Amino acid sequence: MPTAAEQLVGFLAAQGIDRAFCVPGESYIALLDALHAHPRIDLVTAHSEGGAGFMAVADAKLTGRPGVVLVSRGPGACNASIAVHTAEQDAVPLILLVGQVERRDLRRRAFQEIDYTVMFNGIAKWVGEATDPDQVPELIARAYAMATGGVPGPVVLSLPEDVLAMPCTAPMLPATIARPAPPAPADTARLAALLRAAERPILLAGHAFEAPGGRDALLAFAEAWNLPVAVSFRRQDLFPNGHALYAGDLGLRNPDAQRTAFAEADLILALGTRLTDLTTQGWTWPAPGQRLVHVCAEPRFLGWQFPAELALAADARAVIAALAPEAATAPAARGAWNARLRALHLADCEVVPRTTPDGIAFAGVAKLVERALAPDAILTLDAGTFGAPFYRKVQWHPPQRLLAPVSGAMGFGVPAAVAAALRFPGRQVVCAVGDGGVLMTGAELAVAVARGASIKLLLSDNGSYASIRIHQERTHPGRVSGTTLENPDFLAWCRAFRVPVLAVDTDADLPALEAAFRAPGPLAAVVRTSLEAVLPRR
Ligand SMILES: Cc1ncc(C[n+]2csc(CCOP(=O)(O)OP(=O)(O)O)c2C)c(N)n1
Repeated sequence: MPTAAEQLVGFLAAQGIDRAFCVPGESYIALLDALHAHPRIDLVTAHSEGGAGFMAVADAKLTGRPGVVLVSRGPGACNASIAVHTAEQDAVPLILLVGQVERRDLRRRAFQEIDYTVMFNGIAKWVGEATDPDQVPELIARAYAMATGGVPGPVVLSLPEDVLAMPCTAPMLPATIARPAPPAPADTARLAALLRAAERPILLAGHAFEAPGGRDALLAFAEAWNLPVAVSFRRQDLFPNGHALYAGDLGLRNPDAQRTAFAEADLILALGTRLTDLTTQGWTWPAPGQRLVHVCAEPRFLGWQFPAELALAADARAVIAALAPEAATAPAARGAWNARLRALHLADCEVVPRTTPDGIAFAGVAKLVERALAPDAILTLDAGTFGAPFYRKVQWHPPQRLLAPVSGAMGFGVPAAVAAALRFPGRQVVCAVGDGGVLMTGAELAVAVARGASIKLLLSDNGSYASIRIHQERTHPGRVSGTTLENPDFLAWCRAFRVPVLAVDTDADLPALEAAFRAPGPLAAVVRTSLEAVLPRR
């Protein structure tokens, strides 16, 4: 008879889960053993639970299947919480399996015990705990359904050590995937009428198009209806940026001219997105009087700040499909409006070359990387000001992928690149990271090296937590507090991982950087980045 752990692993494999990420713990030895015996699941051992969790988030972004991460009780779960938060903010399906104390110790403040239903209540979609081995098939099936259904997100399953090792008599269950109902014909007709009547529409595309096939469906829909497309926060790779209909992203703060134009739209079609503070430019857009159609798979995200003329709790792709028969009547002429949005986006992409005495202006480096990116490259970004030009200045062309944490979590970049390089060994994988973020989870480079996975690391060394320093200079000019970094010798540090290194100290080193990016194989390019170039001018 299988153990509960074996049943759980069997369920995951039956859903096509072929990889899981972990930091081992004595609290889930039986689960590790079940994986040892399993031929179809590759277990990737990381060096911190945050790293393992970020790898699982990135893998889920690339595959469309839930990322699976295994961690130990207490300290392990605490470290993993950053990935749970990121999966929630990024709308990524994630299953966090936590080895728990034995049942006799539950709720007795035993060694390393945490009540995960309390701990993760605010950030996970669902938290479960098995108190009997026969519950495990049901709970893992529920975890899977919760992570993948509606707006995807993180779930947590607490598994007491003794429960995992016990025989399980309950049968493995098939997976249930909840599909939101397609829109009613009357709603489809109303939406088509709104689209036909709109003179200055804009389509705001969000997480729902991350699902397999979503990008193609979005492109076909925008073209069929002649709709300019903006993407929600940090989802630049959803739509070909070179396309005449691409109008840019909703970022930390868009240029004023672009905000003015967006505010003149007479119809905002927000498809498959949650309207967050960032996407709405600080709750200012849609502005009063602008017509809003909001489509999101879960009704709990509709009607928050913005009254919608039409609010549909539906799958955005199903809505698009339902509109297809109406496309023959789509208006063709919105030339001036579309061209205006396009021109504003292109103006925003321009980089004015700059020479700075304290190092290289990083925006130029991002443009250099853009030139050297393969047509199917995957670029992962950590949080930091070095990332800004990748969001605003670089043009993304699917199937290129930009894996960036919507949550803004530092430490995401390197583990995400490791997961990407393992998933797609044939694709160019680039990780851009700051000197702050790289020392948080950069040790995960060891995983890539151990498995022969190739990453191009672009390390921006400016001796500062510059994003925060920028805020500091704005509010407290000249009073530098807590934001300076004393860095190690990064070239030696990267060499210690057996990664070939390249020092990029001045503009004269940039041609060598471009050549190294075009060459196959791993690389760590350490760029002496100018701080002056990003600090507010005094
Ligand atoms: C885990 C985490 N801790 C703190 C922050 C706040 N934060 C955002 S950006 C940043 C500085 C990033 O510094 P660095 O990696 O050196 O990049 P830079 O901004 O200098 O380009 C900090 C501390 C965060 N977003 N995530």
